[in-house]
Amino acid sequence: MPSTLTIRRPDDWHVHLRDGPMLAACAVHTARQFARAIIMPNLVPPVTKVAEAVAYRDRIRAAVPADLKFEPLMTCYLTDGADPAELTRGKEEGVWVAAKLYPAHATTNSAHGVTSMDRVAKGLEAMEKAGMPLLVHGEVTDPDVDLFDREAVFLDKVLFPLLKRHPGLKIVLEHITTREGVAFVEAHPDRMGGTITPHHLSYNRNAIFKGGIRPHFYCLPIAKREEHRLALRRAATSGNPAFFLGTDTAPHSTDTKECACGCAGIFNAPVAMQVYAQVFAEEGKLDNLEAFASLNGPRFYGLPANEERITLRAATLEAPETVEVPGLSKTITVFRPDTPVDWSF
Ligand code: OTD
Ligand code: ZN
Ligand code: ZN
Repeated sequence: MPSTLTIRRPDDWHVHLRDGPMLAACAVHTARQFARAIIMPNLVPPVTKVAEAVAYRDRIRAAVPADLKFEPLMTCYLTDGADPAELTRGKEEGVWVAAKLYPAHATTNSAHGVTSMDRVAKGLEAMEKAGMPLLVHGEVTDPDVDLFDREAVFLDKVLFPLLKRHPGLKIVLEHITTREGVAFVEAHPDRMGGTITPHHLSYNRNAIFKGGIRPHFYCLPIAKREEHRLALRRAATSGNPAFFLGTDTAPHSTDTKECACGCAGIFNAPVAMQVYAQVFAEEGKLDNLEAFASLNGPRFYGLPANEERITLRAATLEAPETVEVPGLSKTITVFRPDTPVDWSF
């Protein structure tokens, strides 16, 4: 095992940075690790207009310390009746990098999400023409479908028809959690990418209930059985250019997770590259970490890879247990797998 690993500076293709005090607390942690990040638009209210995205991008830039080089890449939150002109204009103006599809009520702040694909068809056609990728939260929301089956059902019921209906659209299946999701991306290599989080690589659903209910392991899509985690590990470490890094870091204050109806989302930004390195080392695939973290994403989005380099060290992870939220006397609990992490920044 090497004692250091130097790779091109990575990017994070799926990040929730929030706004206000939470943004002030979190932005630095993503910017320390990553050169660029795809910023999720599920604010309250959601980011649906070009002008809102420009203003949010300015707030993010202002929240990052001046000595860190960091580029926020903005996304449009698709709602029923999404305006094709707003999508096209934002892409032309260099604001939108992609648009995000949340099925209504699938996850945090998705109440304004899409209720039927017919209602976004015009917007998706505009995106096809503009060469703007669609990022999907791939879960059906039908309460009759078991929580653990919602990703697999989405692939058949929604994603496959969507690919056929919009043959020019490039799609990212975000935060894949199942072997069916892996297989789906592998089956459409010319049109699809898939992001994989550090947490879904490091534990299966048992961890959520080990010794009691553990809210800091709860996110959506929820972690699945071990066979699915193993499929994710194979995909992420394979070198297949369709799979790339997306942490889905999703901070909530500790009190809103440790309560009777705790929020979904895991704050992994301070430990993301360390956990990914641990997974690749365990799989004997450290040579493929650079492709997953720093090359495959830019290639999918048609952007240049970063020229700077980072070095990871084989040393026990040092990370705070919590991060303070300025002015709120609240903390955010930092993700920590149950298994050892022997990589450090
Ligand atoms: N939490 N999952 C997601 C978002 C959030 O808190 C969030 O914003 C998601 O799927 O993007 C989640 O558990
Ligand atoms: Zn999602
Ligand atoms: Zn997310």
